[in-house]
Amino acid sequence: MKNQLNYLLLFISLLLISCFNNQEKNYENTSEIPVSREMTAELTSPPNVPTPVGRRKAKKLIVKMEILEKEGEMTDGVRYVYWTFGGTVPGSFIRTRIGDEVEFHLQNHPDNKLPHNIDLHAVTGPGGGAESSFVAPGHEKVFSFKTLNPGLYVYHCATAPVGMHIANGMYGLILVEPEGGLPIVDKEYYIMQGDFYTKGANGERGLQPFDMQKAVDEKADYVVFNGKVGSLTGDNAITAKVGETVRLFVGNGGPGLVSSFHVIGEIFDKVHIEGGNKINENVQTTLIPAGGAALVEFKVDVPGTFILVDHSIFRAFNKGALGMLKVEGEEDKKIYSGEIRDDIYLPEGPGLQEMPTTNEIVESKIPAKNFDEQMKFGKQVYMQTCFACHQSEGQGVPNAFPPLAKSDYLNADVNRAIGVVLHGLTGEITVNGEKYNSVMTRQMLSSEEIANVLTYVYNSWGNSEKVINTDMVEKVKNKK
Ligand code: HEC
Ligand SMILES: [Cu+2]
Repeated sequence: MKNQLNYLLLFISLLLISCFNNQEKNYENTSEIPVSREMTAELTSPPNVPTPVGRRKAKKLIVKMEILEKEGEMTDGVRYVYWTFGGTVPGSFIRTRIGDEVEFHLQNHPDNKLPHNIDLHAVTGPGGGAESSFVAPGHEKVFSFKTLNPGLYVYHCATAPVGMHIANGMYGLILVEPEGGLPIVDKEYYIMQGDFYTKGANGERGLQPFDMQKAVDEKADYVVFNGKVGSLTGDNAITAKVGETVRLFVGNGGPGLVSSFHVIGEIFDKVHIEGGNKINENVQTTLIPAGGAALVEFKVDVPGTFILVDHSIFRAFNKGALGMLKVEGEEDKKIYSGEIRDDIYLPEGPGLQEMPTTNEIVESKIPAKNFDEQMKFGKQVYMQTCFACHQSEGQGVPNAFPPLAKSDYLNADVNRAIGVVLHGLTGEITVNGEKYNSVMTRQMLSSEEIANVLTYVYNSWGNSEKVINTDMVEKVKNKK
């Protein structure tokens, strides 16, 4: 009896809790969601997004968007006149929730030269708003719409020639969150790809006008994230900490190209395909059509720099579609070890079938007859053995492999240099004022080969012109 009473109490309290949680009923027809009060929308420039809607009720949402035609930098030394929604490419991010009644104010700055309008893919209505928003410089147009479908939508200018207005940067994203908002994540960012067509070739300096023919042919000179080369690299990189969840609102303004969006070294835990309701899991690359978008979510587990690319890869490395996500925090060797070893790998070729063991290094059969031959054979050894690390002109690789060209370490002590090539080298050394603390593995070379390669090194790239012979190498070898 007492037990039954307890169950009854539990049932009633559960009922009450669920009533409080469901203050708003679920409308079958989203057009019937009532709006309470008025509120001015927070607009943000990329890569930032406004505060999540959370549990707020549907509202009359005032959006004030100013169109600005302004000159900016496409990449170092290359200028471009962008046409923008809100002063940036992509335009300001608009964050709404389902049922909001958006009162849209489109303002065309008096200094602008052209009329523009806006087509929002989130709008149910003629032209997505374009028909009601055609606005001349120095004017403001107001129209209103109700958000009926949750999702991530592109907006863009739709004034003729449409392609030209989009190509100049007139696009952005508007998010319609579902009832109760999207699940909370730690970091959210706004990224939009676009292709640009300039009179000059990629990298040609100066103010570059738009090239209509290249745009028609879809031969982009620049394919970039957020309007310019380098908008998300170096100091502009987006950031997160190990263990955080990241949500990227990714759009593609086009006008011409589709994007194969990929983050090098990450797997998307979730992708809201095409910005809609369907969620795909464990995705490597997601296709974002021109005039489309996707929500991409993943947890960052290890530190490092993760590169965002359009995996049509020449666009990334040659045309600008490359960004960076910098993740800080503790390493997790279980997930990723980092480099464990750098072993010397000798492919099996003729003459290399037998790997010489430590004690039986085969002496070369035909010794060098003179200095010129020593240089010739030495160069061969260098190009086969040392080149990979110390580079073709002995210049080395900063922070990894010390230079041999004009190396004070090399030139100071011949026997020490012989020892390095004979036995390898580890531990901190200073070469020309730079510290190195790495490993040079023992090189499997005969005494004569060592003599030749060091003679070549000493007589190249401004070094001290010493000549090394086999006896000198043997002496160092037998010292120990
Ligand atoms: C696998 C990469 C690698 C190869 C191959 C290699 N080295 Fe090195 N070398 C290094 C590293 C790394 C150091 C610095 C080691 C340290 O930090 O203690 C170094 C240091 C040296 C130094 C002393 C520092 C300086 O810059 O003067 C000399 C001399 C040298 N190497 C010569 C050679 C020669 C000659 C060959 C070819 C026979 C060769 N190395 C092949 C990686 C390599
Ligand atoms: Cu326009």
